[in-house]
Order: sequence, then C-alpha cells, then structure tokens
Amino acid sequence: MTLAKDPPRPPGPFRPGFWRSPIRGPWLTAVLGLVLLFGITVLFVTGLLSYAAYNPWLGAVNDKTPDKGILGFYLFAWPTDPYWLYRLTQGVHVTLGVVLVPVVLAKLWSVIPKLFEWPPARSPAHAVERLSLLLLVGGVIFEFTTGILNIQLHYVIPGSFYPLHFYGAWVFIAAFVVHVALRSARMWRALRSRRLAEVLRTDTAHTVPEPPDDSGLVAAAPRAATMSRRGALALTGAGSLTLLVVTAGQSIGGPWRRTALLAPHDRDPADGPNGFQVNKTAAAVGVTAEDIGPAWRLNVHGPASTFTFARDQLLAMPQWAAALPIACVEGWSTDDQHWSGPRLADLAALAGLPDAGSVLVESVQRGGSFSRVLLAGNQIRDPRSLLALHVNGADLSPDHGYPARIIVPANPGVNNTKWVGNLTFRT
Ligand SMILES: Nc1nc2c(c(=O)[nH]1)N[C@H]1C(S)=C(S)[C@@H](COP(=O)(O)O)O[C@H]1N2
Ligand SMILES: [Mo]
Repeated sequence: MTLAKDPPRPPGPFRPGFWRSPIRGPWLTAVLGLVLLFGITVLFVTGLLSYAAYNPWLGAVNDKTPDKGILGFYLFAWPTDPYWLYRLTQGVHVTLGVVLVPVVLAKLWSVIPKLFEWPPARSPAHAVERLSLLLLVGGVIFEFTTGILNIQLHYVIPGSFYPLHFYGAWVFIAAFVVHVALRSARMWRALRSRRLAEVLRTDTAHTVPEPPDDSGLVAAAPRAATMSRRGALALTGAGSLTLLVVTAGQSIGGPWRRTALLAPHDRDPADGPNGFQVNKTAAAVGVTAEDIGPAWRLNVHGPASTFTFARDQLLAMPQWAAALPIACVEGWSTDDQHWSGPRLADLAALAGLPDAGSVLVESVQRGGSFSRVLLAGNQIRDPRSLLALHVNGADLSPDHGYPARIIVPANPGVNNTKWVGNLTFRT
C-alpha cells in the first residue's frame, strides 16, 4: 500500500540494479569512515590552532574573521615554545589534508548509491538526515577544495580564503558530528562483521558481496568482482602514500625537501646564507630599492616619544642570535635559520614599555594584508624574538626583508613581517 504512494522511480542511478560493485557495502565504508574519523578530527583541531596562532584576539589587524562571535571561544595567547610548534601543527594540517584526498574520494565512491535514494525523503526525520548529508558532503568538498587551492595556487581567493575556510569548517564539522552520532554504532558493527586480516588475504576471485541489509550500500544485482577489497584499500593507500611522499618534504625539510614535488615553493633555493624559500619577493609586492636603501629608517613609537634609527644605529645595539624557521600557513617551512639583530624586548624597553602588551609592526610595503600585524606581549618578551638584520651571518637579502624583519619563535610566517618601517609598542 505504501509502495503505491511512492512517486515513480526515475531511471538510471535511481534504480536498485544500477550500482553493481560487489565490494561496496558497510564494511568498506566503515573502514574508510574510521580513517576519516581520526583524520578529520586532527584536521579540525590543527585548523583551529592555526587560527589561534595568528593571535586574532589582539585586534582586527590580525583577525581575518572579525565577525566570528562565539566561534572564537577557545582563543588564547599563542605560545613561543616549542619554537617549531607552528611548523608542526600547520605541517600536519596541510600534509594530512592532502594525504586524505584519496580516502575522501574512496569514501564518497563507497556511498554514492545513497545520493540516489528514492523517494528523496520518506519522512521529515529522513529529510533532515539527508539535508545534513548534503552539508557533510558539500562541506568536505568545499574545505578540501579551498584548502588545496590556497596551498597550490597561492591565494587565488585572496583575503576571502580565511573566512571561507573558517566558516566552512564549522558548518562541515557540525554536520560531521551529527553524522558520527548517527552512524558510529553502525560503523563499529560493520567493522566487527569481518576481520581485516581475512580481507587482506582474499583475492579478487574470492571476493563476494556483503550480505544484503538495509544500509542501501550492498548491490542488489552485483556483478563479478574486478577488484578485491584488499585491492581497493591498497589503491587508496597507495594514492595517499604517493601524496605523502611528494608533499611532506616541504615541511619536514632537510634532504626531504627535494622529494616535495607537489610543493609550490622552491625545492632547491639558491646556495648561500639567504638561500632558503622566499614567499613574496620585494619586486612582487612593490618594495623598491629606494624604500629599503640608505634613506630607510625604523621608527620605534612608545607612549611618550618616537625614536628613529638608521640601520647602522640598530647594528650598534646589542645583537642577539636565534635559530628559527619560517613556517607558512600554506604548510611549507624552512629549516632553522640563524638570525641576529636587536631583541624586540630591548626595543620595547627603549620605547619606555618593558612590559608592552602588544606591538604593531608595519612594513614599508604599501598596502597588502601582510604589511601590518600585531604581536602579543609574550612574543615581545621571548628573548629569541628579534628584529633581524642578519641571517646565517650575512645581511638579509632584499627578498628576505632587508633592512630589517621580524622573527619570532613559533610565529606563523605571515606574522614575521619583512621590510619593517614602524614598531608601535602599546600597553
Ligand atoms: N611585508 C611583508 N612581510 C611578509 C610577507 C609579505 O608579503 N610582506 N609575507 C609573509 C609570509 S606569508 C611569509 S610565509 C614569510 C615568508 O618569509 P620569507 O619570504 O623570508 O621566507 O614572510 C612574511 N612577511
Ligand atoms: Mo606565509
């Protein structure tokens, strides 16, 4: 009787006999789901940390999502220890995001018949559930696409990348939590239904469908297997492993850097003290020889007065050294470089604010969202935080920020401002 009320079933993928792979079923979906349960949790946490690392609570200068409201509930002063913290969290975020692409694709393949469920909504509850799946699938595609565009095509979506990826992550994770709540019991049941060791021993000839159930995944009219479950897992794993090998070197560094074929930044920068990755060259952002020539001055503003320095005068101050990497939000990082110059803490004291709560750093670069940032009190106080004048024993090169740049331990690369012209210390 109820059947008679169903709208007529459209042809093609909506017909039960259309999807015929014998390996599609709850077990394969559950294995891929388990990997994503862990992987996406790590992506979400490292993503939240990446946002926190900008110290957006310091103010609009640092904050790409000023309308975040309660979504910023967890923000805290980003630490400077360990000094490789951002290199690790962002390296994991970007590398894992790339590595999970084959798993996401395999997972979507494994559940594709569900996209063509008929009727589209059996009940209001079913309609709500399917809507949450729309947000889940749309969300995962959106987050992976925006993330990969940002790391590979270098800000094709300038400025708006951060809010898109940030708000998208919250929408996606909400749908993800609902999905896990609704499906985890079924996932564990499916995982227990067969032993991994046995699946890995089964070749294509012996691969048979899972028993029919109400999951909507098991083919009603399966064809003979052309690939075993072992083969499907191996294919997915090989895809992920290949991506790992051609990506991870950009953040692990050392000799591995040469293996990072997918990395958009120099795998093999020039030799010499300034021979490490450049994000944007001076020419690329319109910093001219005149801007950073003999007429360049640094202005240090305190509450009462402003001090102006030529580079020689900065060189006459006590010089301190620190070995620190540049770690970019795009996932690549340099090996530790040996920087030297005056300490930010000394400059703060000179400005009359030894306990400065923040400093506004402004580049001589005209415009551009990276030309102004705020650093927090804990970053100013760290003795390794420098206004670097030298790197690896030589003057900074123009592309690395000559005459002077910021370098702060565990700071996201983008907040290590190059070509500094003004420092304004505040309480
Ligand atoms: N003034 C200015 N400073 C800047 C940038 C910039 O475009 N302009 N890029 C930032 C980014 S995103 C990174 S990752 C680092 C890169 O430093 P490097 O080019 O010396 O490796 O510089 C940061 N400092
Ligand atoms: Mo960066």
